[in-house]
Amino acid sequence: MKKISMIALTLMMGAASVFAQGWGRPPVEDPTGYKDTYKDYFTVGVAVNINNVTNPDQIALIKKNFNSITAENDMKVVSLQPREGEWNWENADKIANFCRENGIPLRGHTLCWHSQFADWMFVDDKGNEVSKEVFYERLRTHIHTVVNRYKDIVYCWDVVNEAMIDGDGRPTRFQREAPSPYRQSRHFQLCGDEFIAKAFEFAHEADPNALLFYNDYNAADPAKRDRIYDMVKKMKDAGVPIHGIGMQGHYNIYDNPKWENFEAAIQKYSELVDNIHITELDMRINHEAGGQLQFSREGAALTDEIKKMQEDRYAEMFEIMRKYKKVIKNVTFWNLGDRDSWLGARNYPLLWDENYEVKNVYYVVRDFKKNKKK
Ligand code: 9MR
Repeated sequence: MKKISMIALTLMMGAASVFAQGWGRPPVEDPTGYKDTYKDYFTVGVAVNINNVTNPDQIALIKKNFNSITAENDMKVVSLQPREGEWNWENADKIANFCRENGIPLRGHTLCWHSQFADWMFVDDKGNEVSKEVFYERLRTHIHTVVNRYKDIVYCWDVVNEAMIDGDGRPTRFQREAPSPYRQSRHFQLCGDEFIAKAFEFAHEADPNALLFYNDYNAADPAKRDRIYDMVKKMKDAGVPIHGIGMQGHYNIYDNPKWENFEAAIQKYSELVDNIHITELDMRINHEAGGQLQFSREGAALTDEIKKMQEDRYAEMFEIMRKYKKVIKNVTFWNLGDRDSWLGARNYPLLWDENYEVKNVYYVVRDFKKNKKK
């Protein structure tokens, strides 16, 4: 009798412990995401494509970690209005509806950019260049239509993107005069820098509550930083409604940017605006950097040493950003996993790998409080 009850007891204890471990169920995952560990600092966002907001596993990653979303390509001018009056809302609406359903605010990207733009805005039906007044009317219609459609969910817009030139801005052997600080885009050639002011004014008319950003890459580079600063200052002095500066942040694990330049840029921009967003963060493992579309997809071998360098660079960068939390209000990763990256998966620039498996660098960024105590 005694022997039987011992056996029964052992079986019951075994069953109880299996039950406690959640037998038959997947292990309980830690629900803490970036949005939680950074809640006292800034919102953390991600740029998405349509797959990211349709695939249940990726949706779970997004909901757990992010409290801001940017459409990577689907709200660009050419995506929304490739020909005059021909509106293509499908993908942008899906992303906006995903945000609405999940209560995640949307960063609008972008209303006026030299790339992925709508060249029809510059010409009439015979192919002749239109006056700047006609261009402004078309741009205004575009901006008003888009901003109005999404104003319930979009909290800020990258109104003008990448209007300043790269480089050190000095004269060369071939060009004695220092080059114009402005990119020689079609917009600039037709309108001068007035197009920048107009784009901001149109966006502000359409939604006076949205925060309006000028957004650029290499914005920590001292020469380009000064150009951006001068342009934004000129606009603000003239009463143009610019509320924020977006530093894109297509960086590398080596030396771009130098952290002292990154910090100096944050300090300088914060003389002008109360809002800095790091709008397009990725950290590639080769020596290139910036938002230019010419880049190599080769990457390098992902050794342990390289992984550690990337972890250190991300950790250093987030430490600086936390220090400037008064002005840095959002940090957005440019894509979810390496598979999605515009740089190709071989640059390994993000925090999930090409199969959406979490990398160690994810924890380095997320668990900064714990890591500090070690
Ligand atoms: O990530 C975007 C990529 O899928 C597009 O092909 C590319 C085309 O212009 O634009 C990429 O995103 C850019 C962003 O909109 C503005 N800053 C630079 C980004 C990388 O080129």
